[in-house]
Amino acid sequence: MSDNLDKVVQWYPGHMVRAMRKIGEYLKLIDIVIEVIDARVPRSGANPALDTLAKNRERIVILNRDDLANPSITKSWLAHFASTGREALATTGREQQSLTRAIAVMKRMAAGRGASRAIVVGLPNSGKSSIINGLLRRAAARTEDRAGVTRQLQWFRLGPGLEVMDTPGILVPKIATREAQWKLAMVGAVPRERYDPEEVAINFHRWLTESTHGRTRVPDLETFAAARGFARKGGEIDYHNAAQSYISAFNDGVFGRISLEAPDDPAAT
Ligand SMILES: Nc1nc2c(ncn2[C@@H]2O[C@H](COP(=O)(O)OP(=O)(O)OP(=O)(O)O)[C@@H](O)[C@H]2O)c(=O)[nH]1
Ligand SMILES: [Mg+2]
Repeated sequence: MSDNLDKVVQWYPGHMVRAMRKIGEYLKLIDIVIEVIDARVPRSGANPALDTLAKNRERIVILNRDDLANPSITKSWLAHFASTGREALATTGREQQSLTRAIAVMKRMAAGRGASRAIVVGLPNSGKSSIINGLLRRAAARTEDRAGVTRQLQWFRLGPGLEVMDTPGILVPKIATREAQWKLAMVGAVPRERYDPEEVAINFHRWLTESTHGRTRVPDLETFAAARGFARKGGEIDYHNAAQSYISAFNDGVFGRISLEAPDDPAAT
């Protein structure tokens, strides 16, 4: 297993290195830093480097994909982030209405400054470009259901005196824990070719069984594969494809609204 997970850790391609450097340069011009985090992994999905990089800037935390997260856990995350002095909002990037508050908060922050510039940052595939489109009310930025779609930094004009920049997703160079590694793969922050889907699906179900004291009704990979007919000709099960489909099912909400991290979790191992 470590082989596969090590591959995840080492995934820090050139475009991310360049984007991180450029974001650092641009931050001098930026008044508002909007961090988009998948609401199911607010701990592993946050970029701790921002605390230093975005010091003295207005900070907004957007917990996106709230449609897939456990509502009461999202509520406690919002309280947690608010207690650290950041504006925190839960959104569903594809639903414009859920961004109304984000616009109001940005306008309030911009008021009195004359002109304001905001930057949207976060992990690959967290929904940054979808959120920009929602804020603009048009499909200006390219979005796709895989990590690594946005490659360039790009400005968009949100209104008089308010500009917002889309950026490529950036993963931290070294993902801190093994638990964070499978969780980030599970929510789609890591490209498919970078991890072993079987390991990820198995780790997820093991974690779910433990954290629900065995009471979950979410099928394990074996049950799922059998039910979905992933048998090859000789009767042997195609676990690789079954696991990819399992992860997709999780991200389509087939297993319900499941948050992988809560603010009061015992320290991650
Ligand atoms: N279920 C759900 N899907 C979402 C949400 N927001 C965005 N998506 C989908 O997630 C996928 C990724 O969205 P993008 O906006 O391209 O993500 P990104 O952060 O810009 O990705 P990169 O540019 O690759 O870093 C797309 O298929 C979106 O339709 C949401 O709140 N809920
Ligand atoms: Mg993007």
